[in-house]
Amino acid sequence: MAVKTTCPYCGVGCGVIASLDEDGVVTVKGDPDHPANRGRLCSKGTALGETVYLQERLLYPEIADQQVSWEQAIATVAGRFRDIIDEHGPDAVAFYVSGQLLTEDYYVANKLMKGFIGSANIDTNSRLCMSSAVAGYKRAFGEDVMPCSYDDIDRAKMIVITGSNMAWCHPVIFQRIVRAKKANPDLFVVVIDPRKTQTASVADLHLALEPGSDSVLFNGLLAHLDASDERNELFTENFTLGMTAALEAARKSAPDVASVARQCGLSDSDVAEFFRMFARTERVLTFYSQGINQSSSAVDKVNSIINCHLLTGRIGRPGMGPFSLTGQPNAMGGREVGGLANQLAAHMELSNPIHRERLQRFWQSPVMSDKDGLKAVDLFRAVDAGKVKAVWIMATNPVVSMPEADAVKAALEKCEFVVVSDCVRETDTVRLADVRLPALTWGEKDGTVTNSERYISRTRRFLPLPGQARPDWWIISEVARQMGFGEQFSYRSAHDIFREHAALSGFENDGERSFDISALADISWEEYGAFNPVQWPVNAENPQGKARIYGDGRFNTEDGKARFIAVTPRPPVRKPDREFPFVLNTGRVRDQWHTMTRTGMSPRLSQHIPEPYIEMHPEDATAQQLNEDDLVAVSSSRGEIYVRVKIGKGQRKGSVFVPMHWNGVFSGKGRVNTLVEANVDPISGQPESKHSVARIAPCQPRWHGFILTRRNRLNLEYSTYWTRSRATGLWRYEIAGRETPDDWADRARVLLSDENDADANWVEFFDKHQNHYRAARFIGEQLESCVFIGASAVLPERDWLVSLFMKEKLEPAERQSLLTGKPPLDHVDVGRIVCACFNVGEKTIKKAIAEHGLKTPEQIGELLQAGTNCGSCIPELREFLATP
Ligand SMILES: Nc1nc2c(c(=O)[nH]1)N[C@H]1C(S)=C(S)[C@@H](COP(=O)(O)OP(=O)(O)OC[C@H]3O[C@@H](n4cnc5c(=O)[nH]c(N)nc54)[C@H](O)[C@@H]3O)O[C@H]1N2
Ligand SMILES: Nc1nc2c(c(=O)[nH]1)N[C@H]1C(S)=C(S)[C@@H](COP(=O)(O)OP(=O)(O)OC[C@H]3O[C@@H](n4cnc5c(=O)[nH]c(N)nc54)[C@H](O)[C@@H]3O)O[C@H]1N2
Ligand code: SF4
Ligand SMILES: [Mo]
Repeated sequence: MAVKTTCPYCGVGCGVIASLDEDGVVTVKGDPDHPANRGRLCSKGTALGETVYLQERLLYPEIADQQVSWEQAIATVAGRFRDIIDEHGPDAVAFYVSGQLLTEDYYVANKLMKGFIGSANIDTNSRLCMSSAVAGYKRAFGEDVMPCSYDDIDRAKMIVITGSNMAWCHPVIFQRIVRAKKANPDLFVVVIDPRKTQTASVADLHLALEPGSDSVLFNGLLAHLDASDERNELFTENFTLGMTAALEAARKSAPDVASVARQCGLSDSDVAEFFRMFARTERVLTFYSQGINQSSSAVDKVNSIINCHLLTGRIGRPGMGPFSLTGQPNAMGGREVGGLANQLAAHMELSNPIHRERLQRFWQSPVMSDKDGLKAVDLFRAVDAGKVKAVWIMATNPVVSMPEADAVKAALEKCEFVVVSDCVRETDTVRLADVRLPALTWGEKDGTVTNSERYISRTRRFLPLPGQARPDWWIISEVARQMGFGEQFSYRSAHDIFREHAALSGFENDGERSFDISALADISWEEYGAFNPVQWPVNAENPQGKARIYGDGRFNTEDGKARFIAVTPRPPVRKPDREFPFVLNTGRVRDQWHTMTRTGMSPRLSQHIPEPYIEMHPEDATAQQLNEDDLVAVSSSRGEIYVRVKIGKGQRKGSVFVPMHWNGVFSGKGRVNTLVEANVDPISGQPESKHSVARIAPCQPRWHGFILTRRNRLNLEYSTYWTRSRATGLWRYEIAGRETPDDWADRARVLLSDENDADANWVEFFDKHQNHYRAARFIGEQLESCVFIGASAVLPERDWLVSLFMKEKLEPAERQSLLTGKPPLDHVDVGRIVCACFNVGEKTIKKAIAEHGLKTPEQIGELLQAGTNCGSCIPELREFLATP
């Protein structure tokens, strides 16, 4: 049966139609009726079917590694929390939750902590993601409201994209911009990012600014708009306050084009063009994401952007506005329920006594927290200091994703009581839990999420429920009940919770808060089942939702006026120096999601970029005598990781980029957050994840190798470097080491021996002189593992070897060629997979370009299908076309 649900990845919030057939095969396609994507999906959404797989799931509650009953688990969690609260007070416990919880889960977690335990020590991974955007909107508008819609893309005349690699991170929005530009070649697109990313491929102007200098640029723009009389007087006079001070600060820090260009490391002409185009285009839409938010002066950066929209009155009308892209599927829902440590539910404020009293009355709660809780970085520091003695982590993996990740790990190791709710049995964080609680996940859960443009959509179940896993809201409610709050947590379904959440949003609201979905408060079970996406607010005034907010100039501040914020730009906390000469930038790649617990299971998604890497400018690489694919140690004041070198002209000189995804389950030492210092924005508490400083040194292993095996965990402690990635039916391990074992054959047997040893037969080749070792292990006629070790990194290509694992039995010719690593002559090698949707490899594409004289991505698509589904490989196809 086909079920309409929402993609569990990014904040675009695409609707998908998912079905499970009789053989247990899941098919996923885009929902043509969903307003966010109208049938389109990116590579990650398309591959969802491959990730619904139970092998690595956490399926039963566990205490101290032993399976227990739910009764025992709930009693233990509630009992330990209760004891610690009784002895040390409510602030001695904490929850750390996630924008990947559904709104209903999130609502219940927040209610339990703030209204019943009586502490605000609940923070979320959105602290690392959206908290600066939230603070910026609140300062400017009086409420955390994103005023625009994706539809504005089609109506804009100019689109500014700053600090966002949307080609990889919000691909369906990016493709919409690509199409808008095709339909209207005059649409002027500016991409602002120190790196030249795939997103820059759509840009008319790419400003590769000095990292961290955005507020100088936007202050310069503000001053320029004012100087060139682009001020919307009607708007600024009636609807805003604070303009004079903001202009003064802008003029002081960024007086003219030359000064901006110098401070931002740009050319005068590029800056002038950006300013000129912005000044003369009424319909400007400005997108921003982590390149802005993850900074120690992020909130100011956000306001420097919003200031420009306020000065020109470009807000709340079609085709314009400051558009903060949300990252996670339910980052927005988390904001609605007040999941951050400094907020209350339904966009109310912790610092406001009227709000606190109102919420306490609505919840009928015994206590209400009355001061801000600890923000993520401080929360884990408090765990480390023993002030927080029990922590419950849900749907996030802080040992990988928090800055100073090793300190977070050490804090959790020390902590008296760590509870983790996750759907996966082994993550860096789950490993450290005293109690593990098995959560249902995508495909199994019911509830709602809110996307970047405020669309509330349903997530629906279409899979059977595995083991004893339960919905997060159920787990939290059971603990609440056991703690003595049964009456207020007697929910029977996500539907019950949604109704309460909707009712609260309208409770004594009277237009004070824009977040109002009170028209949904009485939604019936059937209506919740059939719920179609709707964009909040959804109230008496806007029963069908609302696309744009603030078009009437009425903001959510007490006096109804928006605020300009005077911004004095501050540089990032750490500057490169002799010891750490590189600026370390971190972020995402196209086909991986965060800490890889889902995407890392997909063969298709794992092939685009199978190993952790550091990208650096060619001249920096030359100066360090580094070549493509060399292994390097990257270190900071906090730690060290091993990754491969990628050389890319897209990097600024002096800046390097490392993806955030690799972790202790997929690599030996690839967790980049062990390097990132926890320097936070003073207002939002969001860490500066885009700007650390680091040094790079060659790793110089004495041997290199790879292992292809059906086995999913190998003990590779002896290797200096290892990483694993998924291929169809097997795992691929890339390894390298400084210490050479005495006997490779011996080592291989220790590594690969298992209960099938009696049936295993080995084929081996060893050249001790050259330090070459090659082996294949068969179980019966089937290839089970192979090992290739050499003195240099030049080893056989993996693709053909991988394909041999698909075979029941190897042909004699294949068996013979196996240890040479070279396919028999008639074999076609497709190369690295570039189009993940149709599995088309680099070699196939390059060959087709050469043989058929292809000139455009469309022609490649016609011939090979590559690029015709999600389109996110099109920039790469263009690169192949450009470099014959
Ligand atoms: N494939 C994929 N997509 C995802 C995710 C994923 O894990 N994988 N995660 C989702 C989540 S939760 C989020 S938050 C979003 C994040 O989406 P994005 O914010 O688009 O992604 P990032 O790669 O973190 O960083 C964006 C860009 O900021 C740039 N940047 C660094 N420093 C500066 C600076 O000083 N100024 C400017 N202007 N730019 C700078 C970086 O070079 C990078 O290209 O992606 C979502 N989508
Ligand atoms: N250096 C650096 N660090 C960063 C960033 C960066 O750009 N650079 N970006 C930051 C940002 S923006 C973000 S959003 C974070 C993301 O970082 P995390 O939130 O730590 O990453 P995920 O891998 O998404 O973790 C989600 C966890 O929840 C589990 N899970 C999935 N579904 C469910 C469910 O329904 N219930 C429960 N209980 N568990 C579930 C998954 O198995 C996984 O273990 O990383 C941040 N860290
Ligand atoms: S853009 Fe891709 S990852 Fe994001 S919601 Fe849509 S299909 Fe999912
Ligand atoms: Mo995020």
